[in-house]
Amino acid sequence: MKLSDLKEESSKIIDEASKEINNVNETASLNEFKNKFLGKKSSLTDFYSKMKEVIASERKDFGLVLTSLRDKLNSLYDEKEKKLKEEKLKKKMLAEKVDITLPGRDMLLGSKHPNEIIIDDITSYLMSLGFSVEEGPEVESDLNNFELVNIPKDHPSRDMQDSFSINENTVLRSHTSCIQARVMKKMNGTYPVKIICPGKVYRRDNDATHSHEFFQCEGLVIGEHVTMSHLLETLTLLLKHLFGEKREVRFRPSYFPFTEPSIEVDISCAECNGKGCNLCKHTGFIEVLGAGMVHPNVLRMNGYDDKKVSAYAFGIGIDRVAMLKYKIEDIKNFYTGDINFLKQFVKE
Ligand code: FA5
Repeated sequence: MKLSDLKEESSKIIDEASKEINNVNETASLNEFKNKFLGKKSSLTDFYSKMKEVIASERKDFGLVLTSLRDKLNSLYDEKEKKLKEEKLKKKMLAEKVDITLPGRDMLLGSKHPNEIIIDDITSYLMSLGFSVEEGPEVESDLNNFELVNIPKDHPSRDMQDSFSINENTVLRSHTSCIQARVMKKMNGTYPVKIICPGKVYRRDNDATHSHEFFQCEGLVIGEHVTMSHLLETLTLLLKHLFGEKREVRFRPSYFPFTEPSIEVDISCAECNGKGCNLCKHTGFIEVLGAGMVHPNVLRMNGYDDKKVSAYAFGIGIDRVAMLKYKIEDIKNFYTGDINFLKQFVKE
């Protein structure tokens, strides 16, 4: 092929490509343009293959013309590609334009869980009576949960609280009474002690008023001359604060391995005013907590001289209080994460 022919062909191709690129307005036709002018079957590729037939004196200029043709075609392609990309972006931005005149979305406000409301109430009330708050882990040693509160291995009273075992020596705590052992160890035989410990506990229970996870609040008071009447007075004050002055508080003898004597505490049923109904199983009263004078074994095992000091303890069921206060029939409502149920307590 002659150099003059290439020059002529080249300028025709540039004219044609310049016209065609104007009609390209999408990626598909840009690809067609590329195939036609720069692809394997294009004239450009064909000219390159003819280089070897060009006479030696024209070969250098032939190469230069070809390079300039290729550069021109590439720049037509690149410019168009850039333009198409810019247009696409612009379109996308316009479509996504934020309408700042639209009203904002409401923020969803969470609400306190009923158990949390009760815990806050009990905590702040008992703090006003001089108690301070302690904490303990939910995964607890068998030693603290059972042995140091006077429930040795193989003792039948372990059956009162069917617990979840992590391994031979570790359980999910089955009551907050294990905090008694922790606090006594920390205090190392010193007193007075006046603490509460609210927290979650676990047992293999499952019915409308018993859940496998629930909350308790432990109370422990150690000192000289601490008596049952101190315990009864504190509990009466607390329960009247929680349920109102009109509710009657009843103490019944009971049994816990870690207290002697032990009591269970009921309040008169708000539904029937003590007359008897389905809610209180026709007894007129509903049990809310267990309590008693700390057993001398517990004091001794945990480093206290039971001849010198005495102590009382109680363990109140938080869920039970919440169910009675808010008239909730099934404890499962507390643990199924139902927002419609929980938002009823938003105003508290
Ligand atoms: C105890 O757990 C004793 N540790 C309480 C105690 C502490 C007694 C200190 C003496 C001195 P009891 O198993 O009765 O006791 O549980 C106490 C309260 O927890 C019950 O009155 C009840 O309100 C609540 N409770 C017990 N089991 C469940 C359960 N599965 N679901 C919801 N609440 C429960």
